[in-house]
Amino acid sequence: MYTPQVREKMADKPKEKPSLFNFGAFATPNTCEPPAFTLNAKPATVSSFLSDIIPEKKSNALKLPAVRAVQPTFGLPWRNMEWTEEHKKNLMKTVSSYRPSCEMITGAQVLVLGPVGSGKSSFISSVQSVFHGRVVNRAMVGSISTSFTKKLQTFNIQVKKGEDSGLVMCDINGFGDGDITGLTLHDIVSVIKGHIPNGHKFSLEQPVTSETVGYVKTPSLAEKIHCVVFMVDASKIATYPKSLSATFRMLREQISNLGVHQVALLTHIDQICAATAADVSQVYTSSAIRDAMNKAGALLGMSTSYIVPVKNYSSELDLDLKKDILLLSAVDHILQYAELFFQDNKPKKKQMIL
Ligand SMILES: Nc1nc2c(ncn2[C@@H]2O[C@H](COP(=O)(O)OP(=O)(O)O)[C@@H](O)[C@H]2O)c(=O)[nH]1
Ligand SMILES: [Mg+2]
Repeated sequence: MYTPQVREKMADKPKEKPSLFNFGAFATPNTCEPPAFTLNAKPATVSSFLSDIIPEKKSNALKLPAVRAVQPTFGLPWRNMEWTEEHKKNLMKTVSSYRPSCEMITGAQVLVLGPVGSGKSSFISSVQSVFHGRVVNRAMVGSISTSFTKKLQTFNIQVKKGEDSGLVMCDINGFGDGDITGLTLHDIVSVIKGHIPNGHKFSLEQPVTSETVGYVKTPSLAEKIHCVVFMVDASKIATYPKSLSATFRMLREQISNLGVHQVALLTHIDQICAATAADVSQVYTSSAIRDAMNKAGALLGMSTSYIVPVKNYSSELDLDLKKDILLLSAVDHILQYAELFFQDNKPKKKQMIL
């Protein structure tokens, strides 16, 4: 049934200290619950999603109270986390030894989705930085292209030089203006189903069809997306347009229908809490961040137990233990939900015919 690694991991589970992060992992996720909203009659396009959602338009903005830059902190942390070198080592070990429990699959494919500027590329780059042992800035971060090109790119996270982890992150790069550059819901669903080849350039004029060059007609389990990660910028939560919430919920319904679990990351936390900007280990005592987590949950239609905050390496030159721990915890969180997909979709063993 399980690979030796997974069996070993499962056997190890109870030995883990209970004080570590509890994301409610392996609890029954609510991702397949029927959504508490009715689908719009026009499901064809996800206008402006993944395009440049400009948060300044106040009239259109979500009516959420503004997040204050500096807020008093709670005395007690609202989530537990060990900020030690030892915990970082353990997390690195867990992440680098992870392999999907479906034997023929070498890596969990995780699609990162969110508005432009939310920190998708930075997150991928930051995770790679942790394993490289130094900050690596990928050219894709903050890249602005004047063309309206959106390209599917996959990144194998390497745990050592030349050694891939069991995690592949997929990013759809691109930068454009307003509604024209949004991907269609059909395109996103095609990516998740595994029909779209790496490097595919999306075009609104030419939506993906079975005639698209490189189109994968019958994707294998390995070619599908196994988990979706939504990115939300904490500093923009109060000003994201109202339509974003409907877009997220529509996407979540479609993705849940495909049996793919979803989690979310809250980025730019340093911009909403000065104490956390100065010391990331303050993250779980910050009321501003807790407040933003609740708002992100409302925006996504998702329980906050699926959401974790991260501080991406943006302008830093050096790694920081606490930022590394937060990033690795996020990866661990993602992998647990990706693994649920494998548990749900394990090929049934053929019955022996005697
Ligand atoms: N302060 C801060 N800046 C961030 C964070 N994450 C990303 N950024 C910056 O936000 C900008 C957009 O990030 P990028 O990764 O390109 O976003 P993407 O469009 O979603 O891929 C870049 O200038 C990043 O350096 C974060 O956690 N904190
Ligand atoms: Mg990007």
